Amino acid sequence: PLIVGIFFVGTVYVINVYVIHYSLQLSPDSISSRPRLISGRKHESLYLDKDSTYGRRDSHQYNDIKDPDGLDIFYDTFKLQLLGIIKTPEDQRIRDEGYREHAFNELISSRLSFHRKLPDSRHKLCESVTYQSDLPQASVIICFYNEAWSALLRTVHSVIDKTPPRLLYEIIVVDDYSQNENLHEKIAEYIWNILPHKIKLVRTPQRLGLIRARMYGARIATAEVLVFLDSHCEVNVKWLEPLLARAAENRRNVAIPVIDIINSDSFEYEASPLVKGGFNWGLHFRWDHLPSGYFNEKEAMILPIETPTMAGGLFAINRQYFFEMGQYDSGMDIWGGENLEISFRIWQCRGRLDIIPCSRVGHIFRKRRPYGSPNGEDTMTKNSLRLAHVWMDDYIKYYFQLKPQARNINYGNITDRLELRKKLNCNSFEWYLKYIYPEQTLPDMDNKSPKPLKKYKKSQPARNKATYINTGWLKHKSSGLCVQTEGDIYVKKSLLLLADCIAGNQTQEWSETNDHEFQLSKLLCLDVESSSVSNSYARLMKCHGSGGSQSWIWRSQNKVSQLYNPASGKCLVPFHDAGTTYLTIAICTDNPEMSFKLQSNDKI
Ligand code: UD2
Ligand code: MN
Repeated sequence: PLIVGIFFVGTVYVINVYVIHYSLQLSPDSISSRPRLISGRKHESLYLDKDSTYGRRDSHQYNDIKDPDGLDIFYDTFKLQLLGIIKTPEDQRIRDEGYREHAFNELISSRLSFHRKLPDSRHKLCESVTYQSDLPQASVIICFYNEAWSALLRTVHSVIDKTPPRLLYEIIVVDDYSQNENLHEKIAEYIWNILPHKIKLVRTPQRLGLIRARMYGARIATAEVLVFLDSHCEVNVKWLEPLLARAAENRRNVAIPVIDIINSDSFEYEASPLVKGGFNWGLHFRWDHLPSGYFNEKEAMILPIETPTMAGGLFAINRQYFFEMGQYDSGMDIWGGENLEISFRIWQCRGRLDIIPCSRVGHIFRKRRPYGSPNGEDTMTKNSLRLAHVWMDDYIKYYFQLKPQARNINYGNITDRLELRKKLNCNSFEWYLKYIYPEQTLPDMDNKSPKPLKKYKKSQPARNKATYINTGWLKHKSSGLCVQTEGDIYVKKSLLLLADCIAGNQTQEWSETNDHEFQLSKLLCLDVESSSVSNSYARLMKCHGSGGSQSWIWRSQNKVSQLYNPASGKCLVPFHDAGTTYLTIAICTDNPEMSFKLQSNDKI
């Protein structure tokens, strides 16, 4: 125990020293020079006053900034937990305020190195892939609104650390008219004093929203390829090369990294499984798992994965192509919908979209969005209406069926987008569903069961009949209770709850399929819808076979065996509500409350 004690104290001490040393090194308060900010027409003068008496440091010297403070260490779970310890009321304040304003644990973020080492989340085979020596250069565009200082700068530093200088032409940081006190000035100062010349900061003249802010950044960029990132990311080893290589093969190739998960509570970095992007008829993005057998050949672990849609935040695209294709719809406000819009447009107008398994970028997935729109408007619905009217032809009816109230919402003028579609001579939405997203199902219009678009199947094999791997109770470990349905086993939408385990009871008999579904009495499927704002309760739904909210993968974290849903990146967990224990999903932790097992009950 003595040795453990010394080790513990030693580690706390070392981490403290790191944190203190680090904040002394880099805190803006220790920077005495205060370059003036000016705004000008030419982008070169937008970020800093060239006449400042404080000369810019020689950019070459900083091109290769790598771990200047010897902080390039790996933070395992234990070290991250230490960073989260609250010792003073001030710590508590930072944590609470951080959750309120950014919806993540800012206390840990602010104590965590900008240069932390990440686990290499790529498949082993990626290590041996080589890329041509004449890859194009990239302009990385990072837009932010009221972002936490630490998260934004860790994003920028990670790009500098992990990108060969010859490939990084510039980083354009677009401040979308943030309202945080002095944030812009502090960042300008930091960039001026600490970062290499190629990091540029611009500020929009008013709050534009992320869609127009990206267009604002793209207009300034000059490299051959544009790479967009959210302002709370950490890029992983060799993240950029595979994206650039893909974009260089053909200018119509749009390349997307695998988005790994930075846990918003613990800041742990976690590899995401290889899945692809889809959407539901409410026009929300979702993850779909790949057909079983997809990875039978090992090569598939490193080859581009054709994806019907992108999540939105992170992708690489040839700059000229981005402009020819009509960038984004500038009529879209603040947040939402632009990811499906650009996905449909790219495919329908003869581009292509792939997820590149060897490129990995971590992103802080939050449980809620910490900001609204200036007039409180629901921008997601407005933006969805715009994209549906421009790109979805008759299929818009399925959206209206799910969201009848959307019919009465004003979505502005879309003439220029319709003209763009005509000018680019794009394919119909039917074509897109038929060739690019054949596994999509049509919703039940007259209360009949969903119609799959199977007859259009292109390359993917038709869905195999379910193969059952295991059958038994789905038992919650810490309570010893079993998951059962509230209603009858054949009633769709019945909520699931925890109850005493009863042998031979059909309402508790779960079968796990090789498609990662959990079917109750081999009829309906365990399903949890998750939106970015809230989760609903787990319930029974008709098995649709396309993964998403019905895909559950066993995972173990510190001996806690969790049921992980890749579509939401969350795990199944009980939720107590007025005397009943329902189930929902939450960010995965090693809390024993998340532990389940499928237990055969035939001997009882
Ligand atoms: C996802 C995407 C996001 C965007 C969004 C749909 C990923 C990882 N993220 O949501 O990029 O496509 O879906 O619209 O795929 N921001 C501004 N101005 C604003 C609001 C936000 O610049 O008015 C910035 C914000 O600071 C952030 C980025 O835009 O860097 C994306 O916003 P988010 O992180 O809130 O979106 P997210 O990840 O929930
Ligand atoms: Mn984000």
